[in-house]
Amino acid sequence: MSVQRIAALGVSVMVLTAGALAGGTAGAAGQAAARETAAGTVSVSITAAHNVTMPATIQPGVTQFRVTTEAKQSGFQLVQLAAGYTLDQAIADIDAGLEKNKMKALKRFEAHVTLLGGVNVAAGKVGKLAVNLPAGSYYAADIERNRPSAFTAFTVAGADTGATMPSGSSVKAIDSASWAKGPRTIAHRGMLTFKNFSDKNHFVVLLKLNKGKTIKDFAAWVDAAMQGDEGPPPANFRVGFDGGVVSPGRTVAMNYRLPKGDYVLLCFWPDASMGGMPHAFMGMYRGITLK
Ligand SMILES: [Cu+2]
Repeated sequence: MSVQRIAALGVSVMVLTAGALAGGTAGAAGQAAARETAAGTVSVSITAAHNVTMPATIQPGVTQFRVTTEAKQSGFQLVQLAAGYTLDQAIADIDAGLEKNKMKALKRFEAHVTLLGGVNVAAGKVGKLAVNLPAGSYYAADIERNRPSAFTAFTVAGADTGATMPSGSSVKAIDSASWAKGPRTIAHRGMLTFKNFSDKNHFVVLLKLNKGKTIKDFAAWVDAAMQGDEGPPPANFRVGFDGGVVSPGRTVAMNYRLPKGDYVLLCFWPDASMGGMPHAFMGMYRGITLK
C-alpha cells in the first residue's frame, strides 16, 4: 500500500468518526447562563455558516471553552501563528498540506503554527475544551471549513483566570509518535486530559473494537493494510471520539461520552517526515478499556 493511500485511509477514518462524536447534552438555559459567569469559562457559538463567535479578549490562564454550533458538525480548534506567517498562508498550507498531501506545505504549516487543542461538537451538544493559554494573539477556528471566515482572531490579556485544569482521565503521547503505556483503563465519560509530551503534533482518537476483537486483531489489520491488503477493520469507526490537534509540550482536556468497552487509542495526524503517513500506521496505537 502506498503512503498516499494510507494517508487517504486515515482521512476517511476521520470522516466516518466525525459522525459519532459525543458531547454533553446542552443544559437548560438557566444553567448555561450561570456557567457563563463562572471564572475561566468562555462561551463559543458557531453559526450554520461555520463562523466562530466568542469574546475578542479573554484572560490568560486556564480557560474552559464551552462550544455550541448551529452547524450539523463543527471542529473547534485553537491555533497561534508565528510572527510573519499570515492566516492566508496557513489556509493555503492546510489545503495543500493536509487535504492534498503536499509535504512542503505541511512542513511549513507545522513550523509556523502552534496547535492548542480543540473539541468536535455536533448540533445540540456542548463541546468543552480546557486549556492554559498565555497572553498573546490567537485564532479560534471551525476546521470543518478551511476559509478565512471560519477563523476568528482573539487576544489573551489581563489578569490570570485563577482557574485550574479539570480532573478526570488522561492519556499521554511520548517520544515522537507513541502513546505512553498507561493507563490501561479510563472512565467512559467525563473530561479526558491529553498531555502531548512528544515532539510532534497529535490528536486523540478512540475507536471501539468490534465484539470479540482485540488490539492484536487491530495490529494485524494495520500490518495487512501496510502490505496493501485492505480487509474490514476490527474496530467500529462510527463509535468513537476524536479531539483537536495539540502541539508538543501542551496539555488540554476535552469532554467525551462513549459506551463502555474495549477501544483502540490512536492518532491519525500525518507525519511530514514519512510522506504524510498517519501516525497510527507508524505504530501510534494501543488498546484501552473504557469503564
Ligand atoms: Cu500523532
